[in-house]
Amino acid sequence: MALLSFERKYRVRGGTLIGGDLFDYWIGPFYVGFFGVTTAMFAALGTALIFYGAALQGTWNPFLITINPPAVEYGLALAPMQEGGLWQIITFCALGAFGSWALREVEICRKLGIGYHVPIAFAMAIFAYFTLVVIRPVLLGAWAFGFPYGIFTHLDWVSTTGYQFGNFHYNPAHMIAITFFFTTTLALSLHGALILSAANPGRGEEMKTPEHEDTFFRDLIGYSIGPLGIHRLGLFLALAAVFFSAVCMVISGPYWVQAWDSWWLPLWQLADPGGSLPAPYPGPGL
Ligand code: 07D
Ligand code: 07D
Ligand code: U10
Repeated sequence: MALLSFERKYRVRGGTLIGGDLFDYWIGPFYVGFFGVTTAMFAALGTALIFYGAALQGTWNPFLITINPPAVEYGLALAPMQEGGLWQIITFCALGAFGSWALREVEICRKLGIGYHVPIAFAMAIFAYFTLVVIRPVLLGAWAFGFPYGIFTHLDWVSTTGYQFGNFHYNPAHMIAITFFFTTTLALSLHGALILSAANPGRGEEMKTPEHEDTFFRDLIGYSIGPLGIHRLGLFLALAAVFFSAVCMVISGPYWVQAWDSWWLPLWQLADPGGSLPAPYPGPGL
């Protein structure tokens, strides 16, 4: 069915989570819904407050605008507007907008009668953000541990937070997350390449079938995960990457306060009880 006639057929009322028919309509290509309105409201307020913060800061250079969290002295209390209160309200608006966006995705899934895979996947990104700006600061006892909302300043935060733990690459959950991120790009490039190789043949040539795709990998590595399986794997890899990212940060500080390389000491001593092996470069804190 052509896309435009399909849209006409499926664009009917129903499937909403809240408010019945209220806002159950489309504007141009966009489904509105109750959560479209809440998304728009949270996003508009949050963006306006970022502009307000920029005006107070006195810069319109997008790279330099920054909305900073409160100083550590405020702990988990509310701070005055210009001393981190803005960051607190913007964080609330961001969580409101991301949560509304996910629920709008759920309503669209319900209208279409498809699974909730996309909103569940987006929820993992929201969970990572929530970990950085709520869970970890709460566990550490101050909003000051959240990251600042600025293009350059959030990079500064990643760098300084990393170096607070020595060589952050020794964080085991960071290793697992990075491995999942790398595997995700490997899987996507293999999948994109395989589909194009079979489904987008040269002019005048016949399109090949999924059997060709399966056979390619059976010939190459002895096993094919299959046309559905590769999508399951891709979703799993990407979600696991983000999940272990959240883990790597929630343990940095609340659980482990030293340099991450010294976390490996017991393991290193177990492997080398006599201390005769040379320390790995630059040495796990030995
Ligand atoms: C391509 C979908 C489109 C989204 C885009 C981002 C804004 C911010 C706000 C000026 C893949 C739109 C950007 C709305 C404007 C103000 C106040 C998604 C695509 C194009 N980062 N980060 C970027 C965010 C964190 C890190 C770029 C957001 C953590 C590093 C962009 C968040 C850590 C690098 C950006 C967030 C971290 C970046 C490109 C939230 C660990 C880069 C993003 C809400 C995760 C890269 C200058 C991109 C860069 C970059 C946005 C969180 C690390 C500005 C919205 C605290 C190391 N981040 N980031 O393509 O060039 O995403 O930075 O959590 O090198 Mg970041
Ligand atoms: C938080 C983004 C959520 C986004 C949402 C949506 C909008 C709308 C609108 C476009 C989590 C926002 C949407 C705003 C836009 C329109 C219209 C995603 C989030 C909800 N690291 N490291 C990671 C690597 C080092 C450090 C994660 C690699 C150093 C710290 C990942 C390297 C040190 C933190 C990762 C490397 C260090 C991380 C990021 C290499 C610094 C984190 C992915 C090759 C000296 C962060 C939960 C992620 C983290 C994180 C990879 C190096 C420090 C695994 C590959 C050694 C402090 N690093 N890192 O989490 O785990 O995405 O966050 O060197 O906080 Mg690292
Ligand atoms: C995939 C796939 C597949 C496909 C695909 C795709 C994955 C099976 C079939 C999809 C992939 C692609 C298209 C590839 C490219 C995608 C990426 C690289 C990912 C990144 C994407 C982007 C960078 C684009 C981001 C764009 C966005 C988010 C759109 C921006 C939209 C808006 C600003 C509007 C949002 C709509 C909302 C909030 C709801 C409805 C609202 C409106 C229409 C307007 C305003 C609101 C109202 C009228 C309501 C009232 C509002 C009020 C009261 C608030 C006012 C308050 C004030 C204070 C002002 O696998 O293969 O192929 O294609």
